[in-house]
Amino acid sequence: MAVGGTVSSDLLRDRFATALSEMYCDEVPAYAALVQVVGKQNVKSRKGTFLLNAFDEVKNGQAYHGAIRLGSVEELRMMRRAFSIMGMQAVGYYDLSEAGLPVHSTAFRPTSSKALEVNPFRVFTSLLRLDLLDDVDLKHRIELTLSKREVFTVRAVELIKIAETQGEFSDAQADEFVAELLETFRWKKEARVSLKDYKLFDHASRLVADIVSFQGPHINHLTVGAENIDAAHETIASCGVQAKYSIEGPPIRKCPILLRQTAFKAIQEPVFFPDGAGGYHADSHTARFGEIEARGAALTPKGRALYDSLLAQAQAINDNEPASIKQVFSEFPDDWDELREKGLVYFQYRLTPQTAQLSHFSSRECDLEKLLTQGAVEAVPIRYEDFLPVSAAGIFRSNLGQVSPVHVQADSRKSAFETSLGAKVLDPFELYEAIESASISHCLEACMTRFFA
Ligand code: OOG
Ligand code: NI
Repeated sequence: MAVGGTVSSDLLRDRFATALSEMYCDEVPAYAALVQVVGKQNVKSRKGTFLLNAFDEVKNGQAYHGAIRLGSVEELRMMRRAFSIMGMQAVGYYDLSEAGLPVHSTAFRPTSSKALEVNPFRVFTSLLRLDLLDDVDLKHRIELTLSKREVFTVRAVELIKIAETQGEFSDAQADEFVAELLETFRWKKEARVSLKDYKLFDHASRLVADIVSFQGPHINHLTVGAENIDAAHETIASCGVQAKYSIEGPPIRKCPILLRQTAFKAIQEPVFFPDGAGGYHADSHTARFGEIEARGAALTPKGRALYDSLLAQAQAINDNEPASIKQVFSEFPDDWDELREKGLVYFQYRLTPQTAQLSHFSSRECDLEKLLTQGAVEAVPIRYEDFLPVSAAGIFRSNLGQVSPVHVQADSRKSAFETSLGAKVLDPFELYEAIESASISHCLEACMTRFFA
């Protein structure tokens, strides 16, 4: 569906997300089974719109997010350029060293309401941090291994440059770009390193082995959207895989907030390590999985502070006791009006059919709260588009098995990450805030126009 002969960045992202979902379904049949099962449940439990961006229209089979782990600055920079062509910018900084993991991350995602509506597909992208590894020999071995790795095809890089200089792709170029970029995300069972090196990396951290040993940053999971994640969680076992113990994120509520997610544990897959004499050693690797998510409303900094403090309280009581977690979270208001009045959630304001009666108002009534009371404007919670800061670490942990603790540095390395990325990461709060305030201005302008008309 090329418009004027070219494919917009939003439609390019949509094509890519669809192609990636298809590829991952072929690669990991348990994920394909999960998509099927959750898709059937979604049809049964369709609830109707309560959030912006057509949350009720969970597209069957369409992945909501994926995740990759990159080894070097060069890989991250080229990835940023590739995502940028698909209208995805780096949003948010996640310091996984807080969870004892030698990576830090961002989410590449669309940022405008319009783009999110076309397809909100986002990719959680992590970069290996060699500075967190103590063993100097190991670091050199990793650097040497990664310095010879080329994760993008020659044609993919050419097409990235073409898009950067010429603008939107033609229909044929778009298809070619998607096919070429897909190669970077594809699973290749022939490792690049010997079994001995793999074990060395694995000993340092399962994550290091996953990042360094292979031909590229294979997609490590995709996530399908669920209308009823509690029901979906129960059906994971029917896909022939083991479900994670619980659903991460806030407990079940009337007014969903942030994100709830669960997954099946990573599967064990055959891998072949070059033996240096033209042959291979067969062994296995455990990294790839499938996930389910249900998104709620985006929290303001005030809402997030409350969430974080309740989470800390809940964890202090008992890590895995759902009853006590629910009890602690009962302090978080669970009513949209209250959440709005207390400034805990971001809202988008829009005109209602009653707006036509605005001509009877006086200029003093062109005030947001008055318009809301009159029913001329309605407030719709804005969907959360990012990731759970704590849960992201949880995902790494439960899917990679035991991770050996790495030396944790207290300082957050956001600016170092930005230097690696070659760009600033956007602040998610600012993006939600911009959507909210643009919607308020729009409503007030419409009111004024009618008053003076
Ligand atoms: C990424 C984990 C983060 C999520 O859903 O929290 C993530 C990874 O395992 O590489 O996708
Ligand atoms: Ni995930």
